[in-house]
Amino acid sequence: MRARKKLNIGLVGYGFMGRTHSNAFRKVNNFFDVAFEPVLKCVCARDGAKADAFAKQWGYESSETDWRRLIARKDIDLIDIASPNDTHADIAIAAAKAGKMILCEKPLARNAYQAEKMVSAVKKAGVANMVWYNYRRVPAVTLARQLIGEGRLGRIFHYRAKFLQDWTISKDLPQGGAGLWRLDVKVAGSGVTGDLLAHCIDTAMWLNGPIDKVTAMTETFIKQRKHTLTGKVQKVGIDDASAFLARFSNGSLATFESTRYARGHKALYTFEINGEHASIFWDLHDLHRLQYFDHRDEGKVRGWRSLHITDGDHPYMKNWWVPGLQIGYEHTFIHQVADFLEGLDTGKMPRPDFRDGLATDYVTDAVLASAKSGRWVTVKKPK
Ligand code: SOE
Repeated sequence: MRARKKLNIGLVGYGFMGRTHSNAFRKVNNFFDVAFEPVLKCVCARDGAKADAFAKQWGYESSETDWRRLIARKDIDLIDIASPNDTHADIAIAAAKAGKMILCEKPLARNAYQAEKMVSAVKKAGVANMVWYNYRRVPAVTLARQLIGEGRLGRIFHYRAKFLQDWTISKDLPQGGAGLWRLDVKVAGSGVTGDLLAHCIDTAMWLNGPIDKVTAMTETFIKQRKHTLTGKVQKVGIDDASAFLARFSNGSLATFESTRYARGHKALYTFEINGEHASIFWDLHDLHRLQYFDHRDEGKVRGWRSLHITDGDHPYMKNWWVPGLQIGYEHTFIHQVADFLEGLDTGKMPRPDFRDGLATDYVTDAVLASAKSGRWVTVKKPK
């Protein structure tokens, strides 16, 4: 086991993502031999009682109610942003100025304008940074990237992805507030485009390179909702469903679809990539499997192979149980922390960093702009 230096974590936000990140910080050293030990120093949330309760449950040494105070603390090395989207930019920019390392939940910001400022801030400060696009670190997805990188698929023709949910179908569901900020456009920036398609886009660009152009349509099925905090009925500003066609720089064509109105689907994220020689398909509901078809196989036995990604030679898997036993969703966050800590030691920082987060925000901005104008939109690329 390597000697470990302590890395003091200051977490902002105590929701679903605060829990996935805290779990990762706590477990990483049990499974990965990395040169740093995350120390749960402080959790910060506006509601002091809730922050205290979270600190107790997860083992944080202290709590704060103002993120500015958290950033000012000398005993914090890394700011982890797990609060709603409208807080990301201000916290990240202040943290960078204070010389803190930053991990930020996805999407990087409410829009690319804010994300650009965040990229400039971390660049100027020279601080380590990463965005929590966790699905890259599902071992099966990482393996897909390796297989594509080895050239096994040949020239790529098609990419298709979807992310379907069904939790907002009721018109009685309010918008805004702690649990439902994803429905409030002022806080979230957009609906499924920034929340769900952003995952599909991040994975897609990681596997298949940059996206050049998009043409999109979006819909808001329920036009008015009560605000959770004020009780006032307000216009709904988010997209409930979003679909777009895309052209990648490598010449391949793509379709992307996301909705929160697909009754029966809770978190169905799938992607498929078709090349000249081979195809790959992955499904979050069966996340430890990768479907692989290789046309070069002998005809008699040619067919889709269902690879069970649980063996020691599969990405990350030698750190877990014994071959054949699978892992799940929470492990993707542990893998991200492990890679980040390894990067701090080697100096080779892992991705996706803030620049990658900005690249995705450029695509989601283009999708929303295209849905508004009804035209193809050229996607900006980070400098
Ligand atoms: C939305 O319901 C959500 O929690 C997203 O915000 C996450 O990023 C996604 O991984 C699961 O669904």
